[in-house]
Amino acid sequence: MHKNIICDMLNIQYPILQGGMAWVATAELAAAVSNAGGLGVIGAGHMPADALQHEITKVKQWTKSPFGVNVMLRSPFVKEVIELLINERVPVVTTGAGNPGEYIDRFKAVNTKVIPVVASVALAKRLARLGVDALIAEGLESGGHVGEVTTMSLVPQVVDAVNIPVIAAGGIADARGFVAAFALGAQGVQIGTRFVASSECIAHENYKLAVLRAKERSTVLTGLSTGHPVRVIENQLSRQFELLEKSGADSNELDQLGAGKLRLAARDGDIRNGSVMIGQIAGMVNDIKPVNQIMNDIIKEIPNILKNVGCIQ
Ligand code: TUI
Repeated sequence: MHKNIICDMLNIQYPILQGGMAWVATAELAAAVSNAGGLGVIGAGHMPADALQHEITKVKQWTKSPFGVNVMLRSPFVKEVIELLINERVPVVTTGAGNPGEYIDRFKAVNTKVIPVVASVALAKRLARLGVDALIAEGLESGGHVGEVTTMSLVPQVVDAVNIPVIAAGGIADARGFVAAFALGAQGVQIGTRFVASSECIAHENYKLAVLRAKERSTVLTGLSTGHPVRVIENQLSRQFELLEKSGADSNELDQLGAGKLRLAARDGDIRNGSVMIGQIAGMVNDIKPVNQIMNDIIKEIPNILKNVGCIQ
């Protein structure tokens, strides 16, 4: 594959970023993706800085290639995490669940590439003006905290609204999704769910099995009433959420029910009472493979998809 603008900017071989999934995207997964030529990303989630420091040290040991850290902007530790990322000169920072505007200049000063996740054109435009390097336009097909617009609709509208490269996320797990994203004007993809079902991912076996078992309609959105919709596999917990929301509970009560539940599912393997944050594309993910095989399968299949498109000429 010829290098493209994202490969050049991030100094990677393939324009494939791994989603920064909290409790799931640890140093193990990030190093594997970076070693396979993509950009591995540690999901900082709600980690305090000392725990994140530990993950960064491991990634630096396990790969000589660039990597990233995803900062969850609603984390109570966001300030100390930002300080750590600056001190560690982390090559790439992606952000989620908010507006990273106030941190951009400090990252730029140490040459860290800043790539926020956006779920709307309005935020995309604002952040492009503030000088971010690229944007991840994430559709509502994704797992976890999502926006309200599908990947198919969001990506071309963000591409048209800004003059920086756009990376598509949400519903991408194979070469067809990759090519579709590029057809929409994206110059890279971010993949989460497919990498959960990898040998290197340290998520609990039950969590991975939940991905393999999932069908296209196995996930639901909880938290719509609070303005923070989260996509999870429907289970005991998601039904409890639904009942609590219908009873008119406020966002504090809902946050309380949600606290610690991702860890419970992803690490302890309680996929009934925990939060299994997975995208709609899980219905298509039916096997656990090593990361380099996931990457190679995508890359080698791209020319075949393009041939398909070519027959229309
Ligand atoms: O952030 C994610 N996925 C996540 S975060 C998470 S933990 C969580 N934290 C708080 C509430 C619920 C769950 C689990 N999964 N993906 C990136 C993403 N960012 N999706 C949507 C957004 C987003 C939403 C609003 C980005 C910016 C934004 O802007 C708000 C503003 O201030 O304009």
